[in-house]
Amino acid sequence: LDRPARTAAADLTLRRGAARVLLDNWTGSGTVPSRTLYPHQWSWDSAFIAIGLRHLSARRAQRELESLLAAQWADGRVPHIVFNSAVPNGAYFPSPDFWRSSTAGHPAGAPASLETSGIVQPPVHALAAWLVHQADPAESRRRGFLSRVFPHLTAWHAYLLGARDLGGSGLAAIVHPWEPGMDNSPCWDGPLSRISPIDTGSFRRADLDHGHPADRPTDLDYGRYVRLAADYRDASYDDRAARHAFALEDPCFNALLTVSEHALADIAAELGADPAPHRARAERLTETLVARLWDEEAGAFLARDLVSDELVRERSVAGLAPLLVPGLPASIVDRLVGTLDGPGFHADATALVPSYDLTGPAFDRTRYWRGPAWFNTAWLIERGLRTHGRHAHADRIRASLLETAGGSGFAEYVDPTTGEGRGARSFSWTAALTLDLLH
Ligand code: 9WN
Repeated sequence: LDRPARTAAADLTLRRGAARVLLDNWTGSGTVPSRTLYPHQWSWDSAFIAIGLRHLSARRAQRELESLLAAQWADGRVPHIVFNSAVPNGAYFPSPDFWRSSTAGHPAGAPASLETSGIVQPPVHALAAWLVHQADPAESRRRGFLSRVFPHLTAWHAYLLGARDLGGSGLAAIVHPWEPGMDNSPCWDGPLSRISPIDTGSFRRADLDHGHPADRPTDLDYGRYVRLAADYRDASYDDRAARHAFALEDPCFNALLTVSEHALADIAAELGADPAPHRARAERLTETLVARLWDEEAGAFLARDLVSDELVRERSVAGLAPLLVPGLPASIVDRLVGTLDGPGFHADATALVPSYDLTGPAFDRTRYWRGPAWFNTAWLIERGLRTHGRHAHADRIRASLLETAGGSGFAEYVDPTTGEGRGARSFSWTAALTLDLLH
């Protein structure tokens, strides 16, 4: 990892390459994660993309978030996919005819004028909105950006801490493996084993048109993903009526909610509103996160399975992401940094953090969220380390992220044992977060 410092010329080339990806993936109102594999707008992708896009065009970054929030449901949920009606149905599965959001006539109140999925993704949006505002406060005030997005963001958090507090603990629950954004993480293997898969012959996986089968979730995973999504849809996406055979409190999801609640406090203060309720909620979330999900023996936060009410004893990068939370007890910060440096998460080939414990029984260096290192989680850990003053460690991750992003053609993820790119290329959040770290 002792590599020569980057030159200004290398930074310029990298900045141009990253900007090119974001320009190519812009559709006019938002950005697709990938032109091939993911040809629609994704929720947490858009938040990460806006964080990078703000350095190219603050206005475009605002529009990225606004177009996503325009698809918000009446109950406050922000859907994980907003479909582009110009893209053919077969280009991505599950498509609008599976989710049936606009026609279901259900109590959750999906918009009638566009098509979305019915599940959610991690709440990075308020953090992104605050960072986008900070990139150009004058332009943001001129367009009334924060005052327009603030009610959407508060309704979004109210949904998560209301209808989605399935454990009654004060944390938000995920009800589908697509919701934490880490689809086939080994953390879900146990809870998913209880779900009977839908026959894989009954649908067609469009992801395999572009992705290598060894890099993607298995057919058995997909059979279960489809079963869970269909059951939720058939319960009209009503969290009270749905049985939720899969329900967990995920540490990364809730850490992002906590940090976003702090961002809501900052936004409220900027708008002349009272930040105190948001600050208090962020502090409550921090305490609950520690009380419910911290595991001293693992040296990491663990997901809690709400069906069995037990912690899932698998360590993943999601359990290190709470480093982002500013009010974390110092002893926990020390322990998390130790885990990052230990054999489970320190890879020699790259400082990007593997998605799953290198020494864990399910580790797979190529299969998606079962080992590969991702750029969004590296960005979160980098930011978390800086939050707690660990700048030298953060510098190592930053340098590795910049080098690997450019060298891999802005890959979706990398093999942590070799540093080699895998999955899609010209991947938007890889480019966006590269731009952010170059500033
Ligand atoms: C399902 C778009 C999304 C990311 C997720 C990533 C992957 C989708 C898929 O792609 O999930 O939502 O089809 O595999 O796991 O984090 O938001 O980039």
